[in-house]
Amino acid sequence: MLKVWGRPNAYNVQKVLWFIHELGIEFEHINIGSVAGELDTEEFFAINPHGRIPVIQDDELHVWESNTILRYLASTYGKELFWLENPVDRSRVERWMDWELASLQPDFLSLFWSYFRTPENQRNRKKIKCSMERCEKNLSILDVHLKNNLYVAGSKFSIADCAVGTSFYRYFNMGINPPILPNVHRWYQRLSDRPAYQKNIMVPFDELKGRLEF
Ligand SMILES: N[C@@H](CCC(=O)N[C@@H](CS)C(=O)NCC(=O)O)C(=O)O
Repeated sequence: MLKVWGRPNAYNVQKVLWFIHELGIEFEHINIGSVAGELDTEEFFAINPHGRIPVIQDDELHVWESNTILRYLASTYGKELFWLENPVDRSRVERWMDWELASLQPDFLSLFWSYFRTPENQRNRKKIKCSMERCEKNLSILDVHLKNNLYVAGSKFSIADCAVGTSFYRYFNMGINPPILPNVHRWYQRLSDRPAYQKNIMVPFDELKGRLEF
């Protein structure tokens, strides 16, 4: 049976758990991470040399890096619905996954850590403002794209929605009151209607407030 390592309140783990529930496959979940020492062991470094979560195991294979895991699962378990053999079509999915990793995620995590995860009396206003502006810029790019697309990669839900959509529940619910961008909001509403999004992403995250350690 497929195994997944990673605490369910970690952003990149949520991304993978969401997609596994979309696929409807059975898996064993090993809740690991955040507690000092848990990832920092010889056994864990043997399955992920970076000592980070998520990691999955499928038979003898271990896969790390959340977006690579999404691709692996889509091509192995979701061929009909989620894998595109045509490189042109696939590039429409993958460019947004790479954008998520290179731009959206660092900017969102910078805001999440500097605002939500930092105790109020230690917050750096300048850093928060700067991260907020970068997030808004990313969202405005996505908003223009979603004007003519129901989902991130076009008319159908794809792994690009999982990669890009994971941060939005926290972004809209961490208390920063971001501007409402109409196309992003309609798309977010579509994601929020999905049971797998509700189960894995739309979950309380208060335990992370003001907590600087993982
Ligand atoms: N680029 C990696 C990032 C992995 C990563 O930084 N994971 C965080 C959680 S989101 C982690 O391992 N944190 C240590 C911990 O939770 O103890 C991916 O997408 O999988």
